[in-house]
This record gives sequence, structure tokens and C-alpha cells, in this order.
Amino acid sequence: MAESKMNAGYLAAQALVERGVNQVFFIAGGHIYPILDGLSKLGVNLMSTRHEQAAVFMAEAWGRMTRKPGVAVVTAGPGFTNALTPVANARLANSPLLIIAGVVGLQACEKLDLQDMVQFPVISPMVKKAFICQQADRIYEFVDMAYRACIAGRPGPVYLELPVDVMNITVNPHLVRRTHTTPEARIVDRRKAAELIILMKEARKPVFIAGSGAYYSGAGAEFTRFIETAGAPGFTSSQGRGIISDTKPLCFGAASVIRPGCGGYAIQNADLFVLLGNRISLYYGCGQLLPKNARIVQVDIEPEEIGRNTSVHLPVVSDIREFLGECNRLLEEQKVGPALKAQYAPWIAELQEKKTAGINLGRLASESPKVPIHPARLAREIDLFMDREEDIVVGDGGDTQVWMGMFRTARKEGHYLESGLYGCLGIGIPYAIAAKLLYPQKRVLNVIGDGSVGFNFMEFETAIRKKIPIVVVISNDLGWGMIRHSSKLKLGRTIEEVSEIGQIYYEKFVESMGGVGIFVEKPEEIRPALEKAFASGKPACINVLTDPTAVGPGALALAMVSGYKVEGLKI
Ligand SMILES: Cc1ncc(C[n+]2csc(CCOP(=O)(O)OP(=O)(O)O)c2C)c(N)n1
Repeated sequence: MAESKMNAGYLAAQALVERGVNQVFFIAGGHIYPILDGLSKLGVNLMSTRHEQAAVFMAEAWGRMTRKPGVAVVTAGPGFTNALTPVANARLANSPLLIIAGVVGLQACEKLDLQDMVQFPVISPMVKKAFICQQADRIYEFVDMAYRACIAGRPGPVYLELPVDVMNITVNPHLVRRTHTTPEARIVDRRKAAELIILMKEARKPVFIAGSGAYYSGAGAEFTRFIETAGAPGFTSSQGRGIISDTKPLCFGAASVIRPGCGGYAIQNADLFVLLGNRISLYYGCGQLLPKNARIVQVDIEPEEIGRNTSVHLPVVSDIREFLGECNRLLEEQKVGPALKAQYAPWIAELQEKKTAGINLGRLASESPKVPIHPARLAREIDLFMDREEDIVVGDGGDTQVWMGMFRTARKEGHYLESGLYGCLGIGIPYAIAAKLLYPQKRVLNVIGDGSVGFNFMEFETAIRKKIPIVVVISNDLGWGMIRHSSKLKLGRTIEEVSEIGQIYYEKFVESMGGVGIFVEKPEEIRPALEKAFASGKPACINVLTDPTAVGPGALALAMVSGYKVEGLKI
């Protein structure tokens, strides 16, 4: 397009490209042609999916993995409404996501035009910020504002609405204001780092947990150095998994009360409890499961997050990497590392003992030779097979995801993905596709429940069409397992209609579309199936029959959330 004549849709595409956007996820529609046309002319990779939900999940996963806004473009009306679920998911997970939606033209609204709906007030409360650009020559500026809003401070989803007639207007590119700033929010309160070191000197049983804030600030190296210098136990939570490798001696894995290991024990018995970019959420019983007699320190870039559900003794508004960098500097300057190591050694030994006991207890399930296969056995087999640092595993489903989260050895940050607090089923295949697209050289596997696989099943076709060889392992317990078990615990019975699906040969559908299908019934068949699937170089579906009677810890937790009481349960 000649530089003296440009439509606003093209200009919006140009603004994206000038921010480094090289991948966009979408389903086409008349209301977004001008921007799609621009993106295509500018050489941006276009990933067309089979459902807008999948497109936006892919963009969300892209945003999580790159730590920059993942971009999805959806058309007016139904395209927009189909996209809402992933937006809510991104909000609760703090994922940097830019969702651009077409809408009927300013000239056409309320005329009963095609796909007309009032979108902005629907999505506004769901996102970090929502914009409508009504002036063609300001479209570049609006893309800049929306892009910046995604990543300024705590990341999150941002909405930009572009009416189709605005995008079609021809503008003079020389008269357009091209704002472009990417501020690095690296606030750090140095005095608070010194205060934490004082608390550490007084503590005997500290616990340090790195969450999504640590991940987004890129705090991995500083966190690992901090843990190793102080000889303190490090844990990770949700998107923090892998920030410090689970294989490090001082990393005790997920800060989860249900993981076999010592997470629950450590949290309950700590005398100093330090959250680094980690929210006090459901994972800590919304505050109920926090240690009763500990000093609580919460470091977060988002001030409003600090102190949710509990009183915090030392609140610190800071970027996590900068804060840990300052702590590391002070530890070195004061030469207190060796003394702290000696001080914490009995606590570390105690945690190690609990961890071993927990893992041994879990072996009953994870090494079970039974048929149908125990889902914990499936999760452990996957963990053992996906043993390279670069391997990416995506967990999706009810119990299936909980089992995988429990057994996954996270070796690298951003390499174990799950939906997060929104608990949204159906993320698996889209996340896996986005991961493989971003990292073609890495092995990408999605383990998913047979209920969850239905949500975005047609994305197998996307993977086949685009030649993206992901491996999807279905834990097929013939129904909605977590619902089957939690309703039984809570109501004393399972309601057949709400929990049973029956035996479906999912792998055959995948074969019929040109992918690889494998059916597995015995535990010893799992590994050969994984080998065959990855060796094929094609999108593959491994349909594994798992035990419908195995009650997972997730089902138990769900029953408890809805009021079920476990007599004498002490965590
Ligand atoms: C989109 C969505 N719909 C419904 C639910 C409620 N839900 C939570 S767990 C679950 C069962 C999941 O079954 P499946 O995917 O087969 O995994 P399993 O529990 O059997 O491992 C359901 C329906 C949800 N979390 N998300």
C-alpha cells in the first residue's frame, strides 16, 4: 500500500508489527478484514482456528510464554462472545493478552445490521482496560495504549474495539501520531529488603514461594541464588513452577497442600512465610491454610494484591527480580549466608523427610500395575518420559490436571502450563498448539480429561492443517471424573447424567483427519505409545483408558469447597 494512502486497519496492523507482534490468532469475519488484510500484507503469521475460544486461548498461552502481549483478533458479535471465556481466564491468571475485536460500524449500530451487539460494556469489567477507537487517524495511538496497558505493572488482558467503518477510512500516514513507549516497571523498596534479612535472621522455619509475579519479572536466576545462598527452602506456585528447577536440592516443588511432598507441611509449620509475586488465593484456602504463628511477608508489584485474605507483617510493593537482587546483595555484603544455612539445616532435614514420606505414599498409586490404569500412574509415566529440560507439558481437566500438577517435575519456567485459578476446562489443545508454534524444536504434550478434550477437539484439525505435531494424551475415565467423585462425596451418590460420557474412540477421529491415533489399556503400553507418537512427527492422540473409580485429590478438594467435611482431616 502506497505510504501516502493507507486505511486505518492497515495502520493498526502496522502498529502491532512495530511492537514486535509476528503472530496473531483469529477466525476471519467481514468486520475485521481491514486489519487482517494489513497483517497479512505485513507478513505476520496468521493462525486461523476452528473456534474463537481456541484462538484466544492460543494468544493467551503465547502471552504467558513470551511475557509480551499475545494478540487475538475476533469478529463482531458471535466472534466476540465466543472469545469471552479465555479473556476471563487470562484475567485471573494475569496473562498479557491483547484482544482486538471488530464491531459494526459507527454508522450502522442500532440499525439491526449483521452481528450487531453492544460489546464494550460486556467486556469492560473483565479486562484490565478497555478501549474503543472511533477516529481513524488515532488508531495507531490506540494500539500503542492497549499494548502498553497489557504489560504495564501487573500484566493482564486488554480489549481494543475497532469499528469496521473506522478501519476502512483512508488516512494520511504522515499526519498520524505514532506514540511508542514501553516503560519497564522495576520499582524496588530497598529498605524492605533489609527488613526481610532481619526477619530471616530471627527465623528457624522459613518458606519462600515464587508465583506468577516472579515469573513475569524474570526472577528465576535471582530466586535460585537467594535460596542457595541462604540455604532456605524454595517453593513455586502455579505459573512460578520451574522458576527454580524442581531438581535443585533446596527446591521442594509446588507449594501445594495436595502434592505428594512437603508443601502442605511446610506451609502449616513455617515461622516465616514469604510470598514473592504470589497471591493469597484458593491455593492457601483463601488465607485459611496459612501458618498461624508465622510472620508473613508479601512482595508484589500490584499494591492492591498485598494483604488479601490475611494481615501481612511486611508488605512490600516491588518488582520481584529487583527485590531479590537487593536481598542477594545484602546477604553477600553482610556475609550471613553460612550462618543462615546452619540455622535452617534442621528445618531442611525435616522437610526432606516429609517429602520422601509423601512421595513413598504416592507410589501406591503412581506405580500401580492395575488395569484400568490408575491416573496417577499415567501422570508419572508422562513425567518420566518428558524428562528434558526443554519439554513442555500442558495439564487440562479436572482430576487429570491435578494429578499432572502433582507429579510434574518442573525444570524450567514457563514449561508447565495449566489454566490457573479460573479452573477452565478446554485450554489444553490450544495451549499446546501455541507452545509448539513458539518452540518448534521442543516436545510438547498435553494431558487432558476425556470431558475436557471435547471443548476444543476440532483444534486437532488446526494442528494437522498447520503441521504442528503436538501429542495429546487423554486420560479417559469415561466421564467427568472430578464431578463423578466430588458429587458422590458431597451428595452420597453420583448423578449419572451429569458425570458419565462412555467409551469414545477419540483417536479414531484424529486418524480420520490425518493425525496419529493410539489406544492404550495397560500401563506398560504408555511409554511405547509416547515414543511412537513423538516419532511420527504428526499431531497425535493417545487415548488411555484410566480407572473411573480412582478418586483424585482434586475431587476431594472440590467436594470440600462445596461443603463436604472430612472427619479428622488434618493437613
Ligand atoms: C469450562 C468448564 N466447564 C465446567 C467445569 C466444571 N468441572 C470441573 S472439573 C469437571 C470434570 C472434568 O472432567 P474431565 O475433563 O474428564 O477430567 P477428569 O476430572 O475426569 O480428570 C467439570 C465439568 C469447569 N471447571 N470448566
